[in-house]
Amino acid sequence: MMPISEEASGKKRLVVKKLFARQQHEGFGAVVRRSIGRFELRYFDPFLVLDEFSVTAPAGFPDHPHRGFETVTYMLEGEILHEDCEGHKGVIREGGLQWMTAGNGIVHSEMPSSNGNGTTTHNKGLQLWINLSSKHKLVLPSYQEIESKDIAEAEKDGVRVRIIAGEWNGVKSKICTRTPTMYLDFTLSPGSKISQHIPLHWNAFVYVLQGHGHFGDARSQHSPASAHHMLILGLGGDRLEAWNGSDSGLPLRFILVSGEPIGEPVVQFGPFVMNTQEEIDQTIDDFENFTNGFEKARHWKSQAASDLGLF
Ligand code: FJE
Ligand code: FE
Repeated sequence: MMPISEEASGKKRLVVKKLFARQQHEGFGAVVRRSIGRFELRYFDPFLVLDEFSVTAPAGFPDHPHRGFETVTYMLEGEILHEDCEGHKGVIREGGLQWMTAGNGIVHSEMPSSNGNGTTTHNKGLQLWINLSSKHKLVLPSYQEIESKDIAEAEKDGVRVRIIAGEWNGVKSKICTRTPTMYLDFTLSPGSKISQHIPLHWNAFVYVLQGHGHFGDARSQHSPASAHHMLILGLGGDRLEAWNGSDSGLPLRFILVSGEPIGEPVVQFGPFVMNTQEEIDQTIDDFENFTNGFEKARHWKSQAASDLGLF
């Protein structure tokens, strides 16, 4: 007998929770709309935080540490300069992506690159924090960086997809994910729809960036949503239907992100995410004493934050 494969089950995922991401202040003069990671949605395994951020110089996220997870920064407008204590430095430009595995420890700054040059730019993007399983939490830090022109794209029937992680219609992203993740950026022209495969047992969400659409079941016009809304999809299905049925004539842009749940205990203290309180205590100790991965932070300060006179 043929088992019913994940692909063949064909059940729709419906929206089980909808949240509007309000603005809040974070870092130094930066504004974020946090959806995952706020009180009502503490952790959506394996996702720890989703921030839609906006920084206008002089502002940003000056020197701070991370341990135990990955940060994925995807620029929507403007650019961000990053510098870390190991000497890694660069600019994430509009449409570009940085997939950072903090692993056992990184101290870095993330600031608009225009700080100090007199011009005002709005720098906007998404930052997603993806948890790492216990066996990957203390790996050496690493980066995967892709410029906008090198991000895989596909287009079909009024649907444009940028493939940040995973694959779509046989087109693959070159990002390697330690925690299996699918991350797609969809733009649907008016009247167009998708029926997108999602692995059966993975958690999945939609975050709307622009326009207005229906999610979950196009025929019954389920779950309308517009910009800055987080839609948590229920389990028990292997595809998402989304439809730009708006009469405004505007495109609908959203990200669809899905990840394999890790299923381990999570103990978080700000930018440190481990499995137990003992490991968090050890991490604080390592950070304060510059040990076990934080060695290079002892004599390091970012150029960007120094230029702003933050030290
Ligand atoms: C952080 C506060 C913070 N969201 N989105 C506390 F603001 C941050 C932090 C960020 C961040 C950075 C960018 Cl580029 C985009 C963000 C929070 O840096 F890590 C802690 N612990
Ligand atoms: Fe950071």
